[in-house]
Amino acid sequence: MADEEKKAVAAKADKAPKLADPIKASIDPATQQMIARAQELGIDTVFDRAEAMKPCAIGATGICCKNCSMGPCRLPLPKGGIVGEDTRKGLCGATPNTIAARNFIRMIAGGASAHSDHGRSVAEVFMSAARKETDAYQIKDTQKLLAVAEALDVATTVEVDGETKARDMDEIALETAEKALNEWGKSEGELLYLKRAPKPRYELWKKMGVLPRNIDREIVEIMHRTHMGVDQDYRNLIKQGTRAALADGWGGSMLATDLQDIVFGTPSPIQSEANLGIMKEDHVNIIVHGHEPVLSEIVVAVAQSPEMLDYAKKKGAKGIQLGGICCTANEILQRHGIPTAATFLQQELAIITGACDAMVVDIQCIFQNLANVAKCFHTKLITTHPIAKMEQDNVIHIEFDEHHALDDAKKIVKMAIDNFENRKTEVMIPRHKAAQVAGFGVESIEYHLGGSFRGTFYTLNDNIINGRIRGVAGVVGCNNARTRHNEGHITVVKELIKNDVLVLTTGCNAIACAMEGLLTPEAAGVYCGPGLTEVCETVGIPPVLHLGSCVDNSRILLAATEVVKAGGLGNDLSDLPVAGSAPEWMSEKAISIGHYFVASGVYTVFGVGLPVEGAPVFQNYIFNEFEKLYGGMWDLEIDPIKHAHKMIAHIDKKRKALGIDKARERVLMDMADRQALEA
Ligand code: NFS
Repeated sequence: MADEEKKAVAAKADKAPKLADPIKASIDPATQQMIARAQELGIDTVFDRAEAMKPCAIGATGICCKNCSMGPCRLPLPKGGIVGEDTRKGLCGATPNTIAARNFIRMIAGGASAHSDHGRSVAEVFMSAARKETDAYQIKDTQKLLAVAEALDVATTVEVDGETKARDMDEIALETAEKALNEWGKSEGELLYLKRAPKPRYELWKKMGVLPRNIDREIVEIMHRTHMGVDQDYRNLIKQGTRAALADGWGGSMLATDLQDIVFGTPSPIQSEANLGIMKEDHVNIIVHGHEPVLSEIVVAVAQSPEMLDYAKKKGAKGIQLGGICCTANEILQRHGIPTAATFLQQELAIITGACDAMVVDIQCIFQNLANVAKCFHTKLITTHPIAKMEQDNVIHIEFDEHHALDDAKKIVKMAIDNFENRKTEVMIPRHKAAQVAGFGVESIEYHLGGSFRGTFYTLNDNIINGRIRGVAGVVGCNNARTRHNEGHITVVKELIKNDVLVLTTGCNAIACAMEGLLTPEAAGVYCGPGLTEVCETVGIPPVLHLGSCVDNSRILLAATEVVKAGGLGNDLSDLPVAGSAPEWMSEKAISIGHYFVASGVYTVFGVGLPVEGAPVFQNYIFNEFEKLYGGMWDLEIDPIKHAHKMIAHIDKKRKALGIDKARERVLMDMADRQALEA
């Protein structure tokens, strides 16, 4: 090659975007294989883009203000840190604390609105079902309806001639739907669900002045307060953040979960599989992705109908394989056992298998790049929600409406089947998949850990008190392309269960744990400490309990409340030996979740980084001062082993305060003695 030519090749190589190293990008073999496959085909994925574009260090630490057009004002920390007074300020004089607090609570507003708007859609479907306006949805779980009615102050009985009788179920449903919808915009009072929290917690919120009035209002007020020139005290700003986050956790999210349970059924433990290996080359593969189960529920029913199966066979397929991504996956998994295809970061890879005949998306966590990837294959990418469209012209929009749900779902499934014969590229589906048991919730934990009489949290409390279970951790949240896919999730969870901490999981952490085989009862004997192994093996549960999607984090709040009620572990959520974690968070929803956990009294650790590091005073306020105010606090730890140990240290601190630290030492000694004897 001539020198000139060599130079040209070298220059081109220099300009070629840097590609991700598959091994460094993920701990999951299926993901590694598919990243390599994408690179071989010349298709970029999020893993490559994360190599090519680094995040802005100022924005990532929370100190870039874009709230007016005199900026953006950037207030980087001086090299070597702050010595003496912190004199940084924006054009208007905004301090780093004000800017970071404003940005932080705007993230809460984004997250709370996503969960709550999802909840509102479900409430509207519930209303249609209560009014009997639709054939597609009915009231499936009347037990849950009665429980929700009670929490919303709807009478479930009537007095007839001095006798108390059960009220008509249709009437209860209608009034419950009205009361539920009212929670988004009522003009006075406070959210009705707040009183489901332990009494001391409710009283504390009242004293602190953070009881949410209605869901929408708290989000609007954040947008107002963070507008240029309004609230300029980080303490007052985060107070409103707290109110909006509580409106999410104990409002929008909790309503979403409850109303979904009423309309689609309350989950109970169910077996399935997870990872890209659930896709089948000889089947029509339909992947549903997003968050609202309103459409996917019907797609599940239609795809399993004999009519569609016959049609698929006529087109040369052996059947129809459904799979889920993100929280839609968690929703249809926990109610129908539909296998989970992928975590958030693997969404493009599902199409790159070449076997995805249709990907149906609704809202949240959907990459716009899916459209570009779909262009390289035969995959039909179908958007279904009026608020979530894509600009690329290969995307098909089939707007879903609960009033013609069945027709919409049929159209979508038929389109996928018709597309089966159009596959162009060689199909490559990774072999990897793992078994999982999902579908736990307040009701099933009660049942499984309920002791001989079933239906109480007493046995769980007893095992925490006697130390077999050291404590309980909620490990949740996303993947983030800035960290190795699934590594934080799996390392944190394994370290916790090794130390006898029972893990409750939701969202993409649950999917990661499923892919790793941690959601099986057999995992107990392999990964857990002696105490947790004993409990799991006795009752036959996995050491990591899958509680559903991210709105289902509200199940964790209610399970913790049941633990308080069962007695022996203090009077408030902040007394419990529990901790929260999101090792690979990325979305605004995660910030809202983190903050309602903190405000509910839970010590909560995030990985990756938090956009408060550039404002040390504000950071200290929510990391340390908050514990004095709410009994819960934020923390940040990137190293997953240290991350788990910070949680364990907090759990031990709470055990000590409850006076049950000695019990655990005894249990462990008993176990060691027994093992010595057996040897
Ligand atoms: Ni939660 Fe669900 Fe996953 Fe993160 Fe996205 S799917 S709502 S936001 S990425 S856990």
